[in-house]
Amino acid sequence: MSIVLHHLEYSRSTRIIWLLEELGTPYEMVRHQRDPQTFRAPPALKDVHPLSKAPTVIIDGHCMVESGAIIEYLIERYGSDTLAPANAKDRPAYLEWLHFAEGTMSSPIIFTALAPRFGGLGPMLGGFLGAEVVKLLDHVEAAVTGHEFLVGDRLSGADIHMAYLLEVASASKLLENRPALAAYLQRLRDRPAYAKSIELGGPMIFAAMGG
Ligand SMILES: N[C@@H](CCC(=O)N[C@@H](CS)C(=O)NCC(=O)O)C(=O)O
Repeated sequence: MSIVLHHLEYSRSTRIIWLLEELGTPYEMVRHQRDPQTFRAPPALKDVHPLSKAPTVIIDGHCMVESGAIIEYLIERYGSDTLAPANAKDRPAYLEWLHFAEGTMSSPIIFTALAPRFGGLGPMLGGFLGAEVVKLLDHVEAAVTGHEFLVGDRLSGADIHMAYLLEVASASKLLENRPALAAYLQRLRDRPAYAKSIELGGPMIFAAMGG
């Protein structure tokens, strides 16, 4: 299989570097820098896929976006039954967490993190999103309280997917007073493949941006 990962600095594509390092799969990485003013992806990424989003991967010549789908597909192709639990007890929870991260959690967390740069959310939206963020983080925190990982007490693609949002939340100081979530994030950071993904791809979060 040939894999080309288009990696954008400070972005979700670090998830895919981490996954590929966990899988021990050879891949090629094409690096993209954000526009310093707009923080958007450069035109070169639009040449690869019209959405101009990271991650974008080319797997055996087929172009694919959406990190959750990429995580599912790469694990499927590599046949890892540990990174994607297949048993009847863990499979539903695994799929639920994988889809929850980008489907439900991502927007409130990202908008909250970006808000200070754009003059704040205002009282109405701020109140709405603030309550939502508390509920979402409570939900993740409950899952990792007394558990090492989200599903089945071993690392899965769901943890790899979740880490980016928790890094954004952490940079935005949303994990203060959430010891179980902070400890879970630290367990993820402590994995050699995670450290390698930061070494190869750079920091996941642009500190001055907060997300
Ligand atoms: N739901 C998508 C989101 C992709 C996304 O928004 N990626 C950001 C980086 S974290 C991006 O490419 N931003 C650059 C831009 O929109 O110009 C996924 O999980 O892959």
